[in-house]
Amino acid sequence: MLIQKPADLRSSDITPPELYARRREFLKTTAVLGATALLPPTLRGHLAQAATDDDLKPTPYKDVTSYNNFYEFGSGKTDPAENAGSLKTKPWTVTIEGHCEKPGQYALEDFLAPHTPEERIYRLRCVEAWSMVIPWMGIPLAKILPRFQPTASAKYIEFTTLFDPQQMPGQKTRLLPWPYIEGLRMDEAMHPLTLLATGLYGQELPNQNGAPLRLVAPWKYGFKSIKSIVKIRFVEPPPTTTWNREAPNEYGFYANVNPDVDHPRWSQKKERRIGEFFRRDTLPFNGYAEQVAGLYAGMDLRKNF
Ligand SMILES: Nc1nc2c(c(=O)[nH]1)N[C@H]1C(S)=C(S)[C@@H](COP(=O)(O)O)O[C@H]1N2
Ligand SMILES: [Mo]
Repeated sequence: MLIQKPADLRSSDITPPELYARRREFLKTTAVLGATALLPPTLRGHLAQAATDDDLKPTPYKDVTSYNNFYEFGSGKTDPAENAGSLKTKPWTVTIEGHCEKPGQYALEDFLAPHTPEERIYRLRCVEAWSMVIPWMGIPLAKILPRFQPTASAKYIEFTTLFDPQQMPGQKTRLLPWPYIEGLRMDEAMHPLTLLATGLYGQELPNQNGAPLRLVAPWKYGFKSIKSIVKIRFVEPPPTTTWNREAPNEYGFYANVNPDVDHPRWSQKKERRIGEFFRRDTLPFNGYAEQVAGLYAGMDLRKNF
């Protein structure tokens, strides 16, 4: 199996929030000083950096935790925050199956050990044309998967959400085929940007955001980032994923954020950052092209959407 070394992530992609705060202070101060052209080149560099950092200004905690998609608790954006209290996240077991040497059932603590969650700031771009910037706590999937010793046949990873209609009342409806399933190609799963999140804003993950364990694949549309994961399976052919199965012409397996490929029912060129008034241009790969475009070299991204 190919294990990628952590690539050079730009500091603007992974920066502790305090540092953002400081840079933003700096930006304000220098703005007061006036024309940036008068500043020495090093300071101008800092300012350019500060301007891009604004793209990663965290969305308020209240919005991150009250405007959600989690159909297991209803299809409305406020349903998950209102209904997800019925989900019991302790104890939690993660089952490892498929092409690997160490399948089994692992208590969440053992599954995550010995790693401690780190904080990372990522954009979450939802297919519905809204986006957020979230300071996630989590562990890169690439640090966890090798422990289960996937074999050469492990070409894709399939992730499954808990199925328990008592705890997840949406599963009593036919809103979606349950349980929710998502997947990644092995190299996507092993990319250093791919995170298994256990928290946000330095706190435990709220249930509505996918407690106790959810995927964050920041260059993909939000539906790839499956919540409340109970099973990880190493598979050979690409797994059948929930939204791809529901509407294959609307939701592809790759789901890489791509402003040039419209959803059949709407444009994907612009997005509204929650908390902002003006819409922003959507960036290829959600702004992470430098890091991930290479994974798709030679692929037709209109066909493999
Ligand atoms: N199990 C499960 N995971 C899920 C979903 C879901 O309905 N069920 N919705 C997805 C979609 S469409 C989006 S946009 C994101 C939303 O994540 P957030 O509520 O933390 O912003 O979760 C994704 N993960
Ligand atoms: Mo979404």
